[in-house]
Amino acid sequence: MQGAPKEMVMGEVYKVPTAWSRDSLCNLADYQRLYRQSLEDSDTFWREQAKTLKWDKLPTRIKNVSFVDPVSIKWFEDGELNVSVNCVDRHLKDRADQVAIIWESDDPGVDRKITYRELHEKVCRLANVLKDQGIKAGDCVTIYLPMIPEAAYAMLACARIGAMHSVVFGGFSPDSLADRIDDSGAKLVITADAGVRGGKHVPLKANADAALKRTTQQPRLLVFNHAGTAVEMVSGRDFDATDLMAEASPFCEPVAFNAEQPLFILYTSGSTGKPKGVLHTSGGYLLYASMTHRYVFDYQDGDIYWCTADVGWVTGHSYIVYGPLANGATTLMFEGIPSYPTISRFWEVIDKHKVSIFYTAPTAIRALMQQGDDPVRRTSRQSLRLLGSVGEPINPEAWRWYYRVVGDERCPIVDTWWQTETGGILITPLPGATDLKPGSATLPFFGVDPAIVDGEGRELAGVTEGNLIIRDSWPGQMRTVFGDHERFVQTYFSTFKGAYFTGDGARRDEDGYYWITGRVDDVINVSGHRLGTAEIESALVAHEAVSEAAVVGFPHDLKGQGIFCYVTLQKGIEPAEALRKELVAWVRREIGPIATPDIIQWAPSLPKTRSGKIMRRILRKIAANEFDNLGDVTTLAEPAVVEELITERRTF
Ligand code: 6R9
Repeated sequence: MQGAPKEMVMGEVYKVPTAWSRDSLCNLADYQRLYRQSLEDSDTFWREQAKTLKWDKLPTRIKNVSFVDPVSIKWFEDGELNVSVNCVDRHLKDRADQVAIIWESDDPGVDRKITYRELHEKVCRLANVLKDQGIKAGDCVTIYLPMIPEAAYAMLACARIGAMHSVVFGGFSPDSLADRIDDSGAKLVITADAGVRGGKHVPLKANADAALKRTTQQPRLLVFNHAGTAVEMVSGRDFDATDLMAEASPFCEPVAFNAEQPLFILYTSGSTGKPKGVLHTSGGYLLYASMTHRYVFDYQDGDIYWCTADVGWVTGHSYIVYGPLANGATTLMFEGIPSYPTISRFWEVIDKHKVSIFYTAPTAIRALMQQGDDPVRRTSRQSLRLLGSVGEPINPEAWRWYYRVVGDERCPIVDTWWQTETGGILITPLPGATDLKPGSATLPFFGVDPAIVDGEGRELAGVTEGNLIIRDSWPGQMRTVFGDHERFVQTYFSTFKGAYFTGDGARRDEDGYYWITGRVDDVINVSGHRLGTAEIESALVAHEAVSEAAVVGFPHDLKGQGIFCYVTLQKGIEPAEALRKELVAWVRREIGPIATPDIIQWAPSLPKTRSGKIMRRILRKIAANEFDNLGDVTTLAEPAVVEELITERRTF
């Protein structure tokens, strides 16, 4: 198992403060009662919850799910709604002048506040532009934008007309973008001249141009001018998005869509092959995102809520855009990075905008913790009342620092475990209900039925450790892998019959609390970003000098896990420092900077079983410098290979 927090201090408990159990949306008694109902009388529970959305046609069929052949997941299937109406129009009556989005630019002197009224107008105009471009319900639009409000406008404009969006993280390379455009069959790409991060430009338009040189799909490009950099516009293919929005009508009549209308595709890495297009649909996803946002963050009127994720990841989808806006919240969107222009930037932004709820990733907390307490202490942070963590296991040391220094021992921390596939948070404390233990994601959310099983699928009771599965569906669950339902079934429903397999390992303690120990498959989690080892391996072997490669994660103080590559060179090619550098740059170019290898070790050959399978378990141990307990090595075809690799590993 990888990435497990080094220390799991079981005795350490932070009780729910009295004021929280009194004033929050949900105390322990509420949680226990509602949780029980959500499992025992699930239809009644979800029928009631569904009323928090605005439906054009209220659903009468609540849940229609099979986790065994043929796997099929449907929620609220006869209901009809429009997602953008739920996130925008329905708030106009009471909160048209309330700020919906606070945009904080990379430049600390620049920000923008967009009210719900303005958001409505922008979404309508952009939806009309999409229609003018021929986009229809069911079509796919790729969004390749920096962290600017236009990203939210674009997502909601697609939702308004029933088109799916596929947001591609701005840090992905042209090749990765091209793969995603082709797989989704995108008819249009929305991008900007450039993004700005830490004072540097990210050339998005140039990347999109490069991507379109190799796609089969030939979509048009809508380009926002954000950074003011010069771009080449291809006549007849590229259009200035701001100009078109200015000409478009400020009203777009919303249409009601079925609850199971696809809302978006989001590509995520798995243990094999290329990233898969995780498909989420409308009614169930929106209900689950908004409900978890409300309960987990105890969102109440007047809160200023900030999630530091990028909209290119699922956290940005559910907890910057859909969840908060469906709840009529004020959501902050930050373009920059935590260390620019100073390492106090996060805390300065909190003071500037009086942020009360702050949600970030352990990797950022660890990096900031390394800088000491002073950069935090010199800011006030008095507006904060709740902190959140997501993306990877948080080590107790980082948890305690977050609690003590950032939150001044005043703010509960919600450690939220979930996945791109789950659409929203599944295991988490509720701040008014759940006593906290540093490093534990604690207890399941309403409607979530987790279990721990051994390698044969036998359920393990009580205090135990094993593979984490979810026994029944929840409304935010992904519906399929876009274009490949068989892969969906294989990946998630074939390992343990009749249950959703998360790919994570977990421990359960004597209070029934879950402690996520990390991935049990060939996915690694680098700074909270998911990467498939197979993707990096195929990038490496695409280089002419490489004959074979095996990639594993290894413990990394800041990133959680780092990328360790064992590379076997082609016959006649000698290992060299220049080649090592070239391979690092090559992988960055093929996938993107988040996939930059940390260590490349030359491997004359790789340890394999007699049937030719690479023994990754052993490679992980060697990468982690754990040479003493390699486990069972009796199936190795050539034991000497392992000795060679260990000898080499000891040299650096
Ligand atoms: C939301 C998101 C999912 C994987 C997941 C797990 C890890 C996420 C975690 C956590 C421990 C937490 N993960 N949150 N592990 N504690 N609070 O991150 O989605 O990018 O799909 O990654 O991240 O391993 O399986 P995604």
